[in-house]
Amino acid sequence: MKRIVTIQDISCVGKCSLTVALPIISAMGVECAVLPTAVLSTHTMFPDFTFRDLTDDIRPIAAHWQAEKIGFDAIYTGYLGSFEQLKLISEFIDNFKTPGTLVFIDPVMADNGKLYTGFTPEFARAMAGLCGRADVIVPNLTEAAFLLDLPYQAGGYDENYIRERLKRLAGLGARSVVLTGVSFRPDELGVMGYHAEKDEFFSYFHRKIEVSFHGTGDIFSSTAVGALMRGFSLERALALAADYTVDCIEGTMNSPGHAWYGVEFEPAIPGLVARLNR
Ligand code: PXL
Repeated sequence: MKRIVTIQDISCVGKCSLTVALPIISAMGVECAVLPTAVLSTHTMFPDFTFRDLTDDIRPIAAHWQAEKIGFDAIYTGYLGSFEQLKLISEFIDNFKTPGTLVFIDPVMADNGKLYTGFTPEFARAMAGLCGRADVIVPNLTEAAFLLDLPYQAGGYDENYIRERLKRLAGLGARSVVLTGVSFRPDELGVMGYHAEKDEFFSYFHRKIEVSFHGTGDIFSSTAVGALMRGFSLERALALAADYTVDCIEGTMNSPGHAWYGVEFEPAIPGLVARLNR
């Protein structure tokens, strides 16, 4: 069985980060080890939340794993809270990446043109440095703008604009770059990607749902990493992840008073597993 280590916070309520990654990756038949970076009472979209920083635990945990010769098939990072953590994760990659290890970085920090609470443009520039160490990065359009220190454009762009952004992102150093939340038509939303070594673009679009839920990026990334570990190509992994995310959003919308504190991804898990084995 493949083993992923995912490095992100645990938000106790408000499904995102580890409370999403663990169940989804496990359901996909892949072991999910965790390196929690912080414990929050809820995610940061709630008006108030507790935040216990676990930065000081990262090095001792990694040292223990090294002593035990524990290895990982993938290193998947999500929400990271400080410059110090970025430095420690880079060190973690130095220590744990082997030629067979996939480094998948979701530079979680912004959406809809705005940085999440607590993040700054300087942090985004430092995150760009970490992205340079990845095999795959999956920023949304807002995160891409902050990573590149370029203006954010919500819509009205064409394929050339996205291709240019992808090439610039690849310039940070990642081998494959995926932009999420791309839309060229009012009824379509999807991802567009770029394999830097092959100089090849690819894309996958699905119907657009006019609603945005918190935590969907984590559902998408967790599913994509899980599928990569199950042997899917990047293109197929992203398509599976996009379809599952849409299923989750639709399921949530159909649920009475749809849960504002998290997408109901659980009922859609059997469908995900069925698609995985199809
Ligand atoms: O879903 C991304 C995410 C993860 N973790 C925390 C967050 C967010 C988004 O706001 O606040 C703590």
